[in-house]
Amino acid sequence: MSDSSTPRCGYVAIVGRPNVGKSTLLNHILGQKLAITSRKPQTTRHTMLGIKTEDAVQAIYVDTPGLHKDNDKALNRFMNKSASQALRDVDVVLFVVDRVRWTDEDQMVLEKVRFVTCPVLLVVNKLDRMDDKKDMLPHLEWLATQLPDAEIVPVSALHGRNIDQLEQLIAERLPESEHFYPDDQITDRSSRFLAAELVREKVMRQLGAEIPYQVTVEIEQFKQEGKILHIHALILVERDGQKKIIIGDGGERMKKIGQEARLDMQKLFGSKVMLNLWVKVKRGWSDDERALSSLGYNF
Ligand code: GDP
Ligand code: K
Ligand code: MG
Repeated sequence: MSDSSTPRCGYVAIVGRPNVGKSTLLNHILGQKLAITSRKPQTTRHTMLGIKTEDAVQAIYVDTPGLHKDNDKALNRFMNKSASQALRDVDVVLFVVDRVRWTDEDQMVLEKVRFVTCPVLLVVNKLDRMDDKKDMLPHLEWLATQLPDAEIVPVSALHGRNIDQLEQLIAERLPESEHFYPDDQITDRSSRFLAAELVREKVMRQLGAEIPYQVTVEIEQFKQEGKILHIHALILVERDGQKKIIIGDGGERMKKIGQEARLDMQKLFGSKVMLNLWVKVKRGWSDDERALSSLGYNF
């Protein structure tokens, strides 16, 4: 007989098209800003683990880049591959969808989720947006017919509504097992990686829709000296014009990016941070598999 003190542990894949709120959901569950989020698709590029241990239960969440329709560029192929891989060898799948909007990209994910053998929770996010309330029920009814075995869980990841219930449903579906990670570990990613992602998030949020997502960040120095963490970050872009835009008039935009990233880093690392930022043009990085792999996008 298992009871609440029997250890449980397993992997929970968070899948869905770009912008449905997967990373926001993970951050809310973890109670920390680990995964970067923004209104732009392609914000999440890497699969990342977020680990939450509460009493006997350890849930290992796999945040994925959304599946993209365009498979033309090396970076997009990389993201699609990691999103598909996350569906294999997990114990629970969270299929995150928007409360009303359904797109071709949702349909692509659905076609993959149909074939998973583990339990699926259909997480209907952005409940707080009441603009199109009357459309929601027919949408949910239709979704239920598409995945008859999935349990439907409406939530608001942004406002934390119904997340406790979601976590309870996840816990019940995890296998009995010893924990794979120490109970105080929250991710498999290094602090350097998290620092680079925080800079990239600020860049993504600062740039208008007219700028393509041809930005990546490398951490050149990450060193604790006494009470201060010294971080040097290099922002790589594809073109001179993009460099100008990121720097902004009189360096205004760079300054903002740096200030916001530094504040998030201080919260995450629990230390005072000195952050130095540079921008450099490195042509073709997003469509060159070798350049990608030197930047940490491992195929
Ligand atoms: P991802 O691409 O699926 O990881 O989506 P993100 O987590 O980056 O979120 C995309 C956008 O949706 C961001 O602007 C979030 O603030 C927003 N968002 C996420 N969850 C909610 C929610 O529950 N309600 C509302 N109104 N917005 C949300
Ligand atoms: K996003
Ligand atoms: Mg994301």
